[in-house]
Amino acid sequence: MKIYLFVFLLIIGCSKKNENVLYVYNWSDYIDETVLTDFEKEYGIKIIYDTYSSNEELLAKLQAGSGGYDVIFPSDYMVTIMAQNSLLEELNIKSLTNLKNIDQLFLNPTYDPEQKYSIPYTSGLTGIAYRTDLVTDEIDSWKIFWNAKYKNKTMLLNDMREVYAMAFKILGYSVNDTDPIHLAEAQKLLIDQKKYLKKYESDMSKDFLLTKEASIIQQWVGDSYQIMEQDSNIAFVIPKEGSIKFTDNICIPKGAKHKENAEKFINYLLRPDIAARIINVISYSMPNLAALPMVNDEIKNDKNIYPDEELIKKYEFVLDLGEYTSTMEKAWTELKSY
Ligand code: N2P
Repeated sequence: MKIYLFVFLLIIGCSKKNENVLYVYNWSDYIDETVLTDFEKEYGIKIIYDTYSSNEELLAKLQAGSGGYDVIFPSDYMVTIMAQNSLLEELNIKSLTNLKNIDQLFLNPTYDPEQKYSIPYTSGLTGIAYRTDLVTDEIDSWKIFWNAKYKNKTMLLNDMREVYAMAFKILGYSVNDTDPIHLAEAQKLLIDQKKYLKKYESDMSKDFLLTKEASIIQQWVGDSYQIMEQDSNIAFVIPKEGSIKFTDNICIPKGAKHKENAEKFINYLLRPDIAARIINVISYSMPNLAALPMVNDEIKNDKNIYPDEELIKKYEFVLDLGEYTSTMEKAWTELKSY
C-alpha cells in the first residue's frame, strides 16, 4: 500500500513540476534577458528559451511537429499562414488584462482581423547597417550591394522574402510581386550580386560588421542599433527605394502544453514596465503606449525606430503569396546554390 502511495505522490509531484515550465521560441536578440529571469522569480515558472532567425525556420519547425513550444513570435504574414494551417491556438483574450496598453491602431490587423491568434509585440523595418570607417560612399540606396569596391564585404539577410523584397524594390516592384517575369529579373540581379556577397546571414552578420569582416549588411533596424551601441563607427540607413516593414507578434502554437503559463507570460510582456525594458535593450518599437514614458529618449526620438509614414512610404508589409511561395522558394534555393 505504502509503495502505491509513494508512486502516486511521485507522479503528482512530477506532473506539478512539469506544469511550472514555459517553452519560448523567439527571434535572436529580441528580448531583455533580465525580463525572463524576473518572470521566473515572480511566477515560479521556469523558461526554456530558444531562438530562430527567420519566419520560414519557425514555420518549418512547427510543421515538423518539433520543439514543443508554448510561445512563438511570427511576423504578420506568418500569422496568416500559420492560422490557415491550424498551427495556432486561439488566445483567451480575457486573460490578457494588459492588452489595454496596446495602441488601438495595432489591434485587429488585416493578418488577424478578429485578434484570435496574435498579440502585436514589436514593429520595425529593414535597412542597411554599415561601417563608416570602411565605406567612403554616401549610402542611400540598396544599389550599394552591387558596388565592386565592397566585394566580399557585403552580407544580405538569410531570408527569402527580405532578399527578393530588396531586388523588387530596386526594380520598382512591390515586395509582394507575383509576376514570374519580374521574379526572373530579380533573380538576374541577385545572381549578379553574388560576386560581391560574403554570405546570406541574418544573426552573425552583425558580428562580421563588428569585426570588420563585412562593411555593409542588410539588417533589421533594432539589430543594427544594438551593434551601433557597441561601435560608434556603425551607422544605419533607410534606403530610398523602400523595403519591408513588419509587425512581429506573440502567439501560442497549436497543442502547446503550457497554455496558461503562456498567457501569463504574454500578459507579463504587455506590462508597461516590462515592455519599456525590452524596448530599451532591443531598440525596436512596441505598440505599448503605456510603456512610452519609460522608453529612453534617444530611442523614442529616433525616426528609424519610431518612423513617421512619410519616411517609410515605400515600405510595405509582406503578404502571404499563397501557391506562388513555392515558385519563389525554388528561385531562392537556386540562388543560394549558385
Ligand atoms: C530580431 C529580428 C526580427 C525582425 N532579431 C524581423 N521580423
